[in-house]
Amino acid sequence: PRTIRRDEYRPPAHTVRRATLTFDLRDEATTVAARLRIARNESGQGVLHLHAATDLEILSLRVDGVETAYERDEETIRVPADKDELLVETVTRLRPAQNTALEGLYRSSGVFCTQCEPEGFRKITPYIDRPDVMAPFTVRIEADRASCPVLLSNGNPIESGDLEDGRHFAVWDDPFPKSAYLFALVAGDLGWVEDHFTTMHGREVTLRIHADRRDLGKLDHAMESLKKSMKWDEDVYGRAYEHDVFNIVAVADFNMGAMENTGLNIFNTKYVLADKEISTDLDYQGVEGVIAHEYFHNWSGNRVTCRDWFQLSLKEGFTVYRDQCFSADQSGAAVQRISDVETLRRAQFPEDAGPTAHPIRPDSYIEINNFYTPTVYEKGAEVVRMLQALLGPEKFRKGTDLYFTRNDGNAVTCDDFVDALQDASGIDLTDFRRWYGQAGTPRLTARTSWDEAARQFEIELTQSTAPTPGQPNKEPLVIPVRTALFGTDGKLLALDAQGTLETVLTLDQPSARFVFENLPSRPIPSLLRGYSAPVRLELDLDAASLAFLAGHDNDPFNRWDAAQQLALRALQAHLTGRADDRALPALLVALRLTLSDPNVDRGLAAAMLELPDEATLALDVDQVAPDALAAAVDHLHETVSRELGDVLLDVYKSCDTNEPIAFDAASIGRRALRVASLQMLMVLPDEHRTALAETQARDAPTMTERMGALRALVDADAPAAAPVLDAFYTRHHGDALTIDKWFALQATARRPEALTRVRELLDHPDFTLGNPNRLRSLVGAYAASNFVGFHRADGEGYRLLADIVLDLDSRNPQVASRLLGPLKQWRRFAEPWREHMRAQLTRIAAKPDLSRDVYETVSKSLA
Ligand code: HT7
Ligand code: ZN
Repeated sequence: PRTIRRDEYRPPAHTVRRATLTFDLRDEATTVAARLRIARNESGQGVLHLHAATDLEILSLRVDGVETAYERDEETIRVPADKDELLVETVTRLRPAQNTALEGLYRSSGVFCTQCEPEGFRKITPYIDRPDVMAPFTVRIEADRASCPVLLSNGNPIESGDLEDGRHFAVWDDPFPKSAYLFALVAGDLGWVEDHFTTMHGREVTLRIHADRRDLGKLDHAMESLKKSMKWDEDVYGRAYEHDVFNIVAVADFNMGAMENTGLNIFNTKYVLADKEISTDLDYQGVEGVIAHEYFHNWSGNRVTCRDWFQLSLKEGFTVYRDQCFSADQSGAAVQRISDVETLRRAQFPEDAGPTAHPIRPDSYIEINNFYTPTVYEKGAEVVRMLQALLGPEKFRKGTDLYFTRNDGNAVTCDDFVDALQDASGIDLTDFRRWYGQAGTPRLTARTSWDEAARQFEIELTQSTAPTPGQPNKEPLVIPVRTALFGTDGKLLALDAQGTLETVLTLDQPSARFVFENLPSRPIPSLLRGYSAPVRLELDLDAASLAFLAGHDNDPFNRWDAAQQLALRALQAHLTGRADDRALPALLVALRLTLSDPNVDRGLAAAMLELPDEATLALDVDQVAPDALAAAVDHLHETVSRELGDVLLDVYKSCDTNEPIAFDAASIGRRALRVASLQMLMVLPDEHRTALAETQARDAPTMTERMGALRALVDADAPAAAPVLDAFYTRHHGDALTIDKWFALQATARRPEALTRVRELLDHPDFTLGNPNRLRSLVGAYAASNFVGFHRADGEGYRLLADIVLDLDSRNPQVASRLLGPLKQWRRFAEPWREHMRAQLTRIAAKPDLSRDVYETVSKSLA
């Protein structure tokens, strides 16, 4: 397969002035008639190149009314085109019911739906399928009225009516030019809820959320989230919605979370449906966050879109940053920031240190679907966050205003984004731009020294980034390090005569020294507050200073992170046999203090109890031996469970309030702490602790508490686990999203024998390879979230994953390639795990006709 390179970008030779499509939707085959008004650009020659997927069945192609012969290879057709303007008419035949890749037009539980980003439109009709070709669309949909009463596309409905044979039609018009990846169509038997939003400009927008009729009672939270998002984008970015309707449709079979098609967002049911009976707090937050993310794309993605797919982070990094800030405003900035950084560390750090490491603006790809990555999304969001920190809130807002107005209706680049921020703020961002082109997580080392006589405290910051594939030499980056200093009395020290308590040290060289004068005594530094840059910080603080920060830092992120650092030191001490290390006792002191102080945000206390797991520890280890890592984690958990048993029990009881169920930050925090303390108690289960867990798993009022307790029973292999799981299944049988939870709970049981259960569950009547959610809940969860169960010394976990990937590759390459993630890390493991992983990758690589998606992942992993 061919590698596509960023520096090969050329403007399109032709563009589409208007696209008029007619869909004749039928059960066996659908025909699509397209009329494309095409215009030649300056660079255009005598041939028009249209994208058309390899297996697209083209029934006819006419140019200016004349049937025309064309050449076809791989994904393009070449049509003779001598004129500056031409009308290209095509008819294609599709078989949506057989489309298992869930890209292009497919059927999900009988509903016709589309997924076009990034290159799915070419699976529907020949087109210039690149984001910098933007056209207004008119779409006519014809279908059977009984099975498809609802017919939707982008923009506004302009006509509808009956046809013969029980069929009907609707015509939708989207007058704003858009890239083909934002095209959408839905037709099916769906119910909906409706609401309205009046924009700050006085426009009344009709909001509809569609779903299977049985799920109509689960749409209220999504609707509230949508209205909040619309308001937030007006308040925080001054951005209003400009169409008259906004439709959302929930479908059960979906490759990712959701898709921001203009005016017609299509969602995975997982990110729309929520209900007190079946949804956890995390589910509620997931719905709110993804609804916001897709809505925010209306400006950061749709009205201002990407010139080419190398610029993906332009819309994704920025939109993730926007949704993170929105979520922080809804349910607490501290816990939100911790959870966002945890995601970055768990998902993006390994990618940045592995064989598929790439910059947030990649330089090349084989299959663009493989680049919807934590690097482009989450690290991309961190880069925008740093820009916000460097500019400050006012200049940043001026910059985004300029970006939106300057580029509205255009397809632009990451450089255009930075240009707008630079032009509006007057701050030179030349060096900062390196973040866009350089892969790898920088290591930031902080060395501190105290000059008692001069009363000077010095912090020396040094950065380095290890080589990544294709980038042997790294340049220094601009790293903003938010900093405060604590005095011996535990209070923040003034950093200057004006009494400044916090400052940003900007490191833009390989190394720099920062001196603080006139301090009363040696301070304890709190560095990288709020996690102000996506780096790995190595700090020369002793255990007592870290314990101080874990117990007292007024920056909640740094308080949490100090506890994480202590736990990681304790784990390392266990791995290397240093029994006298000070980290573990210091951690116990800090945790006891935090848990027993009711004034500490309960959500923060819960997060502090969630200690680093094997996957996090693995990042700090050269030759990963999973059994040794698991033993270290067991020891840490057992020590905490034993030494803090009394306070854990008190905290657990204090979180069991009989208040009505509420979803404010305090209630969510209390439930999180109730679950975290129970799980920590259940590390050393006794009769009493197990009884608490069993009662909670059966009778607690919320799914958060029931699931949390069930997780504890399953991990402890308690005799009650099986009957409670059975009861869970019986109670929720038929509810797909809840049965996904049932599969995931078992797939992630923290022990090597989980493999046997996963094998059994693959044969369960409710299991299917055809539904990505189900697949992720069993196979994805097993491979990505069960370190102990998956990394077996006999390599059988890896074999199971490879078997599934080989089976899935021809059906759904996108999902197959993503499932492979955990095997990419094989070089970081010790023998025999390393060889077992490599063997399975090699086995997959040997399959003839491998998809581009899986080919790219395995070949880069083995290179
Ligand atoms: N922009 C979307 C990215 C996407 C996608 C969504 C659903 C199915 C397949 C997909 N491929 C790429 C999602 C987002 O970031 O908002
Ligand atoms: Zn997105």
